[in-house]
Amino acid sequence: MADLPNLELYAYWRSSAGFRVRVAMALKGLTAHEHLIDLETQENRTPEFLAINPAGALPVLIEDGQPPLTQSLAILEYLDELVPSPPLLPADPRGRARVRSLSLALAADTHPLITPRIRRYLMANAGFDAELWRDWQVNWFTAGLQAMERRLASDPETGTFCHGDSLTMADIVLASIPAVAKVFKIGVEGTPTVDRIVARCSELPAFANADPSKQAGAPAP
Ligand SMILES: N[C@@H](CCC(=O)N[C@@H](CS)C(=O)NCC(=O)O)C(=O)O
Repeated sequence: MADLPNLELYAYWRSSAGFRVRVAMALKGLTAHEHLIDLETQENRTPEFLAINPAGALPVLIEDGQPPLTQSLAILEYLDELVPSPPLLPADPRGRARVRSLSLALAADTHPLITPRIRRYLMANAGFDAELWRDWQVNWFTAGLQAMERRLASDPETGTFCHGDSLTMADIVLASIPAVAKVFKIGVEGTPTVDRIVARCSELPAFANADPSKQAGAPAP
């Protein structure tokens, strides 16, 4: 690619969806100027941020001052088309469907349940306290990762990575869930295939450098 795009990323240090975009950008050799949006102080609900993303959610990617791109999987696929190598999706349509399905199982069916907006709602309207919220988090992290384990372990298309022996978008999404579970000191048992793939990913600098603990705004260890 002749000219690298001028990218601005709106994210938060422990954002799982932001992790995905950071990994993809690193794999593609792209960098972005990062704007830290504090989810704890609800900076994502200010009029200024809602003008950027009316959903009040991170991440947001802005390229060369164009309208904002939202939704981490849409952003990953966009980056994949912008910089095709290394590919984040398989070359064959069936492989792409499998990788998108694995990615959505976590990004669409698991991750939204454990976001701050759900915590705030449950605490304000459903009598949740910190203990009940933690039980909720453990439940959904466990359900999501154990379902992924059953699927990956029983499918011959699983290899070194989620889809054969090449890294794909599914690995990025998979790794984004334990990366955030770790922040909340939540570990999920009984997921050896998931653990093996996530460990393999974390050997790669793109993943290691995207770890929440290494982002601006992360608490000191
Ligand atoms: N499906 C969206 C999820 C976006 C999302 O919920 N992001 C979280 C941070 S990981 C967020 O901004 N939450 C704000 C809130 O819950 O109030 C994506 O993949 O980008």
